[in-house]
Amino acid sequence: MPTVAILMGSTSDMPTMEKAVQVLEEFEVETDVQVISAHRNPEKLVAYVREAPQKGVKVFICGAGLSAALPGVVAAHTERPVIGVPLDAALDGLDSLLSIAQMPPGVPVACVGIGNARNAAYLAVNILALSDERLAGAWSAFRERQRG
Ligand code: RP5
Repeated sequence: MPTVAILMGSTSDMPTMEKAVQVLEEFEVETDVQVISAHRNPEKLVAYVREAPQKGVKVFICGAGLSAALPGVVAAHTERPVIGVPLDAALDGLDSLLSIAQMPPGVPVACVGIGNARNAAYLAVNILALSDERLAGAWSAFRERQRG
């Protein structure tokens, strides 16, 4: 059962978003990776998000560039946590960063740094670790290793 859905707006986002997949693999968290644009294929996106909890999805990671609607649209259609990854498709990614960060109150999206897909994965692990003993141990060990 996939626990984290990793969505992106375009195949051109894949090189960056693959870094999130790698981190989640390291933590042995199953993922479902999908390319679905909020602007180009909105019906498919909404259907996927509505069905995702039945597939076991607990957290969404969404990467998008330009006018990055994907994380916000996903958050509008789910009650599960959504982590947005702003991608640098233009303007050094600032357009995407502002699109993702400036959500209206009540529909939150957690926004990591521009292109920082790894941090999105770490945050997903951190969230899942709250209710998963194995992951809690793995997360503590990871944080400990960083202390050197
Ligand atoms: C966004 O537009 C995508 O997330 C991508 O970052 C950007 C450019 O998409 P392509 O023109 O490369 O498909 O929706």
